[in-house]
Amino acid sequence: MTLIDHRAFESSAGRGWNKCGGCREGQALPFAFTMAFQPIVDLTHGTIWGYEALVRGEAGEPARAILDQVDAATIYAFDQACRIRAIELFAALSPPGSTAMLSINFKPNAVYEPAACIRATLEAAKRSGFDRTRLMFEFTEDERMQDVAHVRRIVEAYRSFGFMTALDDFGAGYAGLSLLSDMTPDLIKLDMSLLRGIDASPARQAIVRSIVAMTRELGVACLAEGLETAAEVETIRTLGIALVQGFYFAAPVTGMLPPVSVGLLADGATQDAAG
Ligand SMILES: [Ca+2]
Repeated sequence: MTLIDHRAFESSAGRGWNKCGGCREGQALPFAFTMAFQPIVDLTHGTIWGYEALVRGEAGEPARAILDQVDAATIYAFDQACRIRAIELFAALSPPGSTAMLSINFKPNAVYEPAACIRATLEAAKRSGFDRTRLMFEFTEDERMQDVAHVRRIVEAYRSFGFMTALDDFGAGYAGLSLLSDMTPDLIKLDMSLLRGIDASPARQAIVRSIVAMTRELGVACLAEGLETAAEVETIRTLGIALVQGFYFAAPVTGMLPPVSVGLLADGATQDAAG
């Protein structure tokens, strides 16, 4: 069972595609896009742990301008193209010997059969000389996620391929406890809506403290995203979260892997553990 009605998709395309034909590898998309990269910082070691790849227009348009052009006829091809573009760009921009992780967002709705749908991704990694164990995939729950078993199959398959998995947007909207208990990803990304102004909010601190305790018990790591101020970062650090991301460290940038100001990182650490 898929999350999108694949049969309707096939008949609307009118080409009798087989069940894995949706991605149409190599199919040209009717719009152009690129990827920006935003650092994920490890506060404990004072290093850049990895980068999240984020969709952008080629002229710098925001993600929404691109995502609004994705429809049922292009969702599979777009998902494939995003992975491939992210890996190729990241491999080209990474310094030699880099070990930084690359985190890619994916839509469970755009994966029909995990093993088949990942083939182009693995080929792109191989072509680029990119170690697949440096890949992390972030998935999120949306209003159409009704088939939890499908998502679990994807997460388990990705783990078997050596990828890390992350539950994105945790604490916002739909992404929450039931998915965490069903999936047990490697880490959860705490949504910025839980973290904004956390330094001045005892309620937010209490919630995040209990999430940290819960995820420790589950063996799941926490990443705090969307951090914008030194006070937020310091509070997050005090609460025991090591992985952080947000404009405070660096905005997403195209055409380069943006650095993080050395002053923000631990004493004596190099700016980029990858480099
Ligand atoms: Ca994400």
